[in-house]
Amino acid sequence: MKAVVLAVDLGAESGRVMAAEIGDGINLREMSRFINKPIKKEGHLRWDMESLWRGILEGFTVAAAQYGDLIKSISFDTWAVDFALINNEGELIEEPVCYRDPRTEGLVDSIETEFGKDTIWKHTGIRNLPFNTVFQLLALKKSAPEKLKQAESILMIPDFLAWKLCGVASNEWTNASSTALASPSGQGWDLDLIKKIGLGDLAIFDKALTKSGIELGTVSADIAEITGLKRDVKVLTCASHDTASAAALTPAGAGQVFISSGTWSLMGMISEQPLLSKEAKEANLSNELAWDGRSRPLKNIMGLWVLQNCRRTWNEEGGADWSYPELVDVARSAADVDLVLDVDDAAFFEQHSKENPYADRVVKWFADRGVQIPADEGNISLAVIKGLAHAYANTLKEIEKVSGQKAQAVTILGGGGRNELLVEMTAQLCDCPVRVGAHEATALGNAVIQAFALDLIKREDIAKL
Ligand code: ADP
Ligand code: LRH
Repeated sequence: MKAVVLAVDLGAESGRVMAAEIGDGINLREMSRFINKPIKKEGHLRWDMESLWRGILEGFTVAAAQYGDLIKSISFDTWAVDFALINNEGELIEEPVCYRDPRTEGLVDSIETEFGKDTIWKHTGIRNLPFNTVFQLLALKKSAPEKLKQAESILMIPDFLAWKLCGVASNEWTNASSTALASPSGQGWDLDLIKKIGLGDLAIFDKALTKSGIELGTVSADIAEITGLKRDVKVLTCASHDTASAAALTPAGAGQVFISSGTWSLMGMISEQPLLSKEAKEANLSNELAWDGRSRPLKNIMGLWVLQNCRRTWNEEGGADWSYPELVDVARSAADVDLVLDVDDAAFFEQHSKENPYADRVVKWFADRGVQIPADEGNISLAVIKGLAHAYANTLKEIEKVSGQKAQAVTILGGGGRNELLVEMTAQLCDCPVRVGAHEATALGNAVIQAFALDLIKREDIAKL
C-alpha cells in the first residue's frame, strides 16, 4: 500500500467516511457510517449538520488510529444544491436548509412568468427544478433578505465541510454547476443571470470557481487534536457533487450511459459539450459539469427515494424492520399490474410523515387511475421498482435521441446496483447491455480524483476502475 486517502461521502440517506488504500489498485474500507435524517428546526427542514459532523470525526479518528502517516489527503462530496452562508466574521448565518423544505413553492412559476420559461436554461443549461439553489436563494431573499446581505460566502455543503476542516472557503465547480447560477462550461458564476433575477447585489458571487482535484489547505490544529490526524494531511477538492464523483467512473468511450442510483437516480452521460438544444430542454435534461471540465448532461429521476420512504412508512409507523433485500424478495413474489407507476409524480417528492404516509400515496396513485393494488409491502415495492426501471428505459431513449448517439452500455452506479430486481428489470427494458458498477461509486470516484491529484494514479486509469 502506497498511501491512503479519506473520502467523505454524504448521501441523503446515509453518510460514510471511507479509507481508500492505494496500491496496485484501490481498496475502500469503511471507517464510519451514519444515518442522515433532516430535522425540523426554526421553521424549516434542515440538515442535522452536528450529527453528520460527529459521524465524520468518528471516521477520521478510526482512520487515524488505523493508518497514521499513510493518510495523505481528505475530500468531501455530498448531494448538490444546498448551501451554508458565512458572514464576514467567519460565522455560519443559519443552519443549512434541506432542499425538500417547501420554501421555494411557487417560485419556478413566478420566475418563468417574469423572465420567460427558458431564461435560466439559456444561461446555465440547467432545468428548472424547484429545489435548485437559485430558487432557494430567491426564497431567502423574500423571507429574510438581511441574511443574504450579511453573507460573504456561499458554501455548498462539501465546500462548507472542507472550510470547517481547513478554514479555506471555496466554490468547487461541479457543485456550483448544480446551482443553476453558473455557466455550463465551468467558466464561473453567470453574473448576467444573477443580476437579471435580482441577486446581483450580493457579495457571495465574487469568487472564482475551484476545479476538482485542487489542494485547499491542511487539517486544522483543532481537528488534528480531536481525531489524531496529522496536521499535514491535505484537504483537497474532489468532484464535490456526489453525482459527479460517481460519474467519473463511467467507462470511457462513446455511448456510455451512467445511472448514479442512490436516493436520486441521475441518468446521463459524459459529453465534450453541454447538450443545449430545444430537444434537450424538452427532455428535461440538466447540463452539470464533470470533474474534468467536460459536460455531464443528465436527468434527475426521483429514484430509490420512493422505496426508502415506503420502507419508513412500514418501519416507523408499522413497527416493522424491513431491510432492502427483504423488500426485494417480497416484491419478487408479488402480483404484477399493467399500469406503470410514475415515480416522478410530484406526490412523491415530500418525505414520509405520519400525517401523509408515503406507502399510502403509492396505493392512492394507482386508485386515482382506476387500479386497485393490495396495500402490502410486496405489491408496493414491486410497483416502485418496476416504475423506476421504466423511468430508466424511457430516459435512455430520450438521451439517445437528444445526443444522437446509440447507447453502447448502461452502468448502474451506487446502492441501486444492489437491488437485483431493479437491475434485472432495467436490463429487460433497455435495448443495450446493462452492467452494475461500484456500489460505493461516489466514494470511489472521490478517492480516485484525490489519487489523481496526488499523482498516485494516471488519468487514463480512472474510468477503468
Ligand atoms: P445515497 O448515497 O443517496 O444515500 P446510496 O448510493 O447509498 O444512496 O444508495 C442507497 C439505496 O440503495 C437505498 O435507498 C436502497 O434502496 C439501495 N440499497 C442499498 N443496499 C441495498 C441492498 N442490500 N439491497 C437492495 N437495495 C439496496
Ligand atoms: C444526488 C444529488 C442529485 C441532485 C440532488 C439534490 O445525491 O446530488 O444529483 O440533483 O442530490
